Amino acid sequence: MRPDDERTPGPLDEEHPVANTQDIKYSFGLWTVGWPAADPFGTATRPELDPAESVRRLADLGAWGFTFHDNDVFPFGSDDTERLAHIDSVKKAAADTGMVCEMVTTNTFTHPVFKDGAFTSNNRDVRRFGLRKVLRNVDLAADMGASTFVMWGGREGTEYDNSKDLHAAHARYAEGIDTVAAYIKSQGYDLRIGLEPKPNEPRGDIFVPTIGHAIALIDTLDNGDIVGLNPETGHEQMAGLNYTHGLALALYAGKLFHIDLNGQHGPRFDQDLVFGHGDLISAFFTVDLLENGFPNGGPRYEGPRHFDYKPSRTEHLDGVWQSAAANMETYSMLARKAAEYRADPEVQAAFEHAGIFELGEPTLAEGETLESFLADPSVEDDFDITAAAERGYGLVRLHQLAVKHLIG
Ligand SMILES: [Mn+2]
Repeated sequence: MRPDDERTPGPLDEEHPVANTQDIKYSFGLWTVGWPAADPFGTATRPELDPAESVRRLADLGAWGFTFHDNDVFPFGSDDTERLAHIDSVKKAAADTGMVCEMVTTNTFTHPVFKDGAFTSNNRDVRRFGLRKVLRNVDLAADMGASTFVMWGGREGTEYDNSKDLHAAHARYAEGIDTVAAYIKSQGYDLRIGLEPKPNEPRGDIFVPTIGHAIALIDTLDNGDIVGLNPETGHEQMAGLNYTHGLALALYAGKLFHIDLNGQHGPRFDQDLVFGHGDLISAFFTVDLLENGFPNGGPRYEGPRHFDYKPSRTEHLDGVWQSAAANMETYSMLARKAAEYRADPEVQAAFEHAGIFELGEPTLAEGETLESFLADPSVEDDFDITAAAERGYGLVRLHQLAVKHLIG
């Protein structure tokens, strides 16, 4: 939030004072509003935007921060003079508005040199060039004061399974990520890497397609302590997966470093809709987790609420800013609904009935040995299997309570 900004409360604020949504730190990629809407079937429908102007417009809409790829701000191949001029223009906009540059990421997908990947290209010279481009951008991220460095390997993948030695490809991917992490440490930068999984598009199959794959790869790194996740709503849903479950696993693993919120209608092309404009009830539970945490406590996500969406191709410039505002408005409305849902005594009673709090109790008692567990008659002999099998959990009613809070 801009330091001197008295943001106008949303229309629901006085009516529903439960959640203080004015303090939510909203952030946008400059490539989101800046997308001129060219797609594989049609040319751009909107003009290019000046990234510095986008920072100012997003600030006016009430955003707190912004993020960018190197080539959102300066063209591929810029010399140092040109590069610095473009960066200074964005820095000035940030200084004028108080907008925080919280994350920087690298474009290793647009230029044809990266058509077979950057860190996993079969061409070693391309891999070395890609690594150099990323390391230069790590310096920029630190210079901008960002705390997260996202890596989305959009071209790291194949169309055909015989295109690569798949073991070597994963080894080269891990090597590249580890080298970037080692560089961050060697420079003493206060940066953490967020890997962004995606199952496909633009490649037929992208390496590290889901949150779970990323956690497994990170586990093999020497410098994996500063490598985590930047999961995107739509990317998980493209894989038919549950985004909120993925966030939960990343939190459990201590790896939820950043988030990309948007909307998607299930497995199909990457839609990048406004947050909540895809699977709304899934968005409700995402917000409920982010704002209210797990019912039994546990790790929380404290980073910015970052949107990685695309204003639809049908929209012109007024629609760009309307859609940007829609992300924040939808999130804020869901945050208020989720706060009321959690505070509702009926919901808490339904949680209790469903055993939600019981799941917070470890299965083995404190200090219980395996030996005493195996000898415990209550586990098998005295356990009333019939009664347990006949227990109703009331989960449909609990879910209906959520639906009532969402649309009631
Ligand atoms: Mn996407």
